[in-house]
Amino acid sequence: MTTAAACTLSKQDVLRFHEEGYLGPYALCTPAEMAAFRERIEREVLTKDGPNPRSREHCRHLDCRLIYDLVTHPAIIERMTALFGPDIVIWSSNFWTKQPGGGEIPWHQDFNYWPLNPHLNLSAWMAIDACTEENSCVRIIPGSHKKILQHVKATEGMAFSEMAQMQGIDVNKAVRMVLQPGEFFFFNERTLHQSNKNVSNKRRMGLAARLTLPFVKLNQEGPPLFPGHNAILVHGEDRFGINRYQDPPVA
Ligand SMILES: O=C(O)CCC(=O)C(=O)O
Repeated sequence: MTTAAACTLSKQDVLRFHEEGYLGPYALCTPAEMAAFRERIEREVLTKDGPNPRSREHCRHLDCRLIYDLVTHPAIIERMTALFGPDIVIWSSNFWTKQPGGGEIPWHQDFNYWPLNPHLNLSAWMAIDACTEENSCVRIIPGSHKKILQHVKATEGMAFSEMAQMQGIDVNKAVRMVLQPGEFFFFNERTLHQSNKNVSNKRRMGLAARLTLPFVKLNQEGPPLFPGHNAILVHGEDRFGINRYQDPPVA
């Protein structure tokens, strides 16, 4: 895998992340490189069971070196160190595959669903397929991370069971994350995001890396994690020892 050169963030970028709750897009690899990874993902990864018995699309960085290398690529981790310092843990990853006709994912803040204490996460969402408005690119609302919203039962037909209560939120401010294969963006655990129904005849596949810090306690046994789940220290040191770890998968 190619190594991205000089993946740092300026002080302005860091301040913008605090103000807007997202950054990017950035390039992790070229569309041609991602096309080769996509072919391997379809052939070597998603055809086999992974560590989570409930989903082949979850936490494949634990058993596939290709996925580990994508979700811990220097283009992601070097920028994350500029935001959160040197000690970084990957605790989850997820493919987000929406076939043509695939349903809307409602507006939500990820912290609502997650086993993190305290809630602190950086997501890097990368495009495996090209993500356009028609095939339902992710949309985010800048600055929405400053408010914690109540989540309620989702409307019938949504891909999630819970959605954020959106009173007082201006959805006209939403930014569309239109991405070339190999591009990604960052957002935090409170940034409101959503994607519409896929109205195209093209699949939309993304891969989200979920990264946190070693002082965050994970509930590793229950959903959305699973018995035998492990975190992996990807950069720096763990000075706390409160979570269960494994080594990266072998190449
Ligand atoms: O892929 C999507 O449409 C939604 C992604 C999402 O909710 C997430 O990455 O947290």
